Amino acid sequence: MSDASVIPIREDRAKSAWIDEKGYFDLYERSIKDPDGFWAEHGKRIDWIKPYSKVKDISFDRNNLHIRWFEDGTLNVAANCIDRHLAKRRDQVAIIWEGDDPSEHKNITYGQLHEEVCRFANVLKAQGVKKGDRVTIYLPMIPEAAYAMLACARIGAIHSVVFGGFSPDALAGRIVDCDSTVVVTSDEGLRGGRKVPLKANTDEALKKCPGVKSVVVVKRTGGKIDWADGRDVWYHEAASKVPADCPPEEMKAEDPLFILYTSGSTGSPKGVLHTSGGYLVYTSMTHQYVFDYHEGDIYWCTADVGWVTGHSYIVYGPLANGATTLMFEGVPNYPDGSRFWQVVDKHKVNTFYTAPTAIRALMRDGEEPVKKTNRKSLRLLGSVGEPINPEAWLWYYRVVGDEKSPIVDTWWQTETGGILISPLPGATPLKPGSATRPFFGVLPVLVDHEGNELKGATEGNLCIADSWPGQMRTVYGDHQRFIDTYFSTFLGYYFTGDGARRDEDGYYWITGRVDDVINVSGHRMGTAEVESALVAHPKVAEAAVVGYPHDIKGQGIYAYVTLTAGEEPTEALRKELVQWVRKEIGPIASPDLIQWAPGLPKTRSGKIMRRILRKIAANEYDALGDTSTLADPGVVNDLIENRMNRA
Ligand code: 6R9
Repeated sequence: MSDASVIPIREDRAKSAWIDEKGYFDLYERSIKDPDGFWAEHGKRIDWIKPYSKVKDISFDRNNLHIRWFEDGTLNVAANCIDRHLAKRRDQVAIIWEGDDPSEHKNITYGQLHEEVCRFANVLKAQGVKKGDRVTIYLPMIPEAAYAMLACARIGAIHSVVFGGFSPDALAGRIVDCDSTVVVTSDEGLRGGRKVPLKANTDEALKKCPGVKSVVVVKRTGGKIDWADGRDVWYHEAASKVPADCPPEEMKAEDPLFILYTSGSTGSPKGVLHTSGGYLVYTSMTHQYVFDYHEGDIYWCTADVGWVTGHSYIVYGPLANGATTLMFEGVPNYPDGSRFWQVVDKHKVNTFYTAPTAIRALMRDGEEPVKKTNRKSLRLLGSVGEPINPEAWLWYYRVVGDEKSPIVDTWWQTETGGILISPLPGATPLKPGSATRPFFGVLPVLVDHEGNELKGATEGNLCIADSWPGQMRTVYGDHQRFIDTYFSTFLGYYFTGDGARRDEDGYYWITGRVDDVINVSGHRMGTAEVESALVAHPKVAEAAVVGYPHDIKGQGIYAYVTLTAGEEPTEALRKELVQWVRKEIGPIASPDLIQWAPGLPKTRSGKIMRRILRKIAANEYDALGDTSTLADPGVVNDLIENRMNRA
């Protein structure tokens, strides 16, 4: 690798890391040649109640699809994240909580975590929650979010965490889909000094959820809320009445651990289901190797627990490894643009893991807010959620990391449970913008549109040829949708929905989604979801939504809207539609640009030609390609003339 843009492995890193470059190649080869032997050995990194004798039972054949790992073993995930550390780490900090307001922080030791989780588990039991029941968690970034998740794991209930930024409607849909009987929320959340009305949103959502019997309310701000007697329970009151110990439930490896809803290219969000044994093996192992986690490290992932990154790399992976994990309630620019680095200095953070959108937003404010902090504790930087452009990568590396900390650009998905492609700090020379090489046991392949595997340096659709223990097992309540979405486009492979390029060194460069999913600030949005929200408005006849390049967010949301006959396109209506989508889905789905479209480009069979809409939204209207199949070529000229993005 002689390319000038390659950043070589630092020698001190290769020496101190779990694995160096030769070690990586050896272990990777072993993991691919003998997956059973490899995972039989590494499955032992967690504690099993009954050890497994079977390791891997997999078929990616869509007519006989099954994915089972460590099938006959039993364990408890919460006991692995807490109890097994108590002998050695009772007084070690498990969670550092940093509040939205810089004057607030809290350290929670493993001993305290044990008590908190047990009490939470007993409160859930007192609400009638049993093994296999679904519990929806709609909380801000407070320690109780982790307690509630681990409490579910402790008693064998399945949690479904819903991001606090989602609207009442979005929350209701997720509660109903998995039929939760209990919702855990808080009076309000606090972000950037602003209050988020979580309890009020829950009250609104529950009008559509007759199955919910109780709402456990954690007091965060003490703000005024409505109260439904007989349904609502204050967490602190219930917790004072239950014992501080709760025995962990013995679970099978393939018993469900959680459901997490994610957007796809069609229909409503899917309930991605993860199970217990394989997920914990995989998240703890990737956390150790990718973040080169060592005893005593202070580790900070800035994600929200409402996303998979928060599940795997704030809660389960780090805690399974007995790490100290930092949980941050606030936002990067409050009280000012130095906040991330002030928190790094305050808690002596060694590993910092965030999203490119945050880096790009901070980059816009220049170096000064970073440079006025010292960041001496930092040893490793991470990126996740979307492709990181080389410019942002280099800024992160140079300005934040002072060219001392490697950057791990980790590619993975809600569906994959854990990181699949990423550098390892002591083993991988870095290339800005590349997620580099696969993790152990991961077999990426690039295929053309017909599903033929492409070899060597090339570009194609990114698939994975064999299973890894952290893989999702099904779409909750709809196994056929699981098969159709991931195993039916390219037969015999798991299809990721992403495109990628592989260079001559075998490095992967993720190019982004190849389906109708857009990635806005690292959050996945299905264009179909935004469209159906728009057409639900009485003045909208038709809508087509595409992504377009956005400096900070990565992609912005561009909506083409056709109004019902007789409606006037006004600025007021444009604002109203943006508000409408915020209310229907949540602020993350707000359209950035809305173009009035008297007509949409369609084929003669009535299919919207999104390719054309994407080009116009990207301001690349002079390269529309073949438009000869359009039913009415005239509509395109109107769309070009009135395009909203002239950047
Ligand atoms: C973990 C997470 C998954 C989608 C994925 C891809 C994009 C995530 C990336 C990345 C390029 C990276 N993505 N990490 N693209 N480089 N390092 O983000 O899960 O919310 O399900 O999103 O995000 O497009 O398919 P999720």
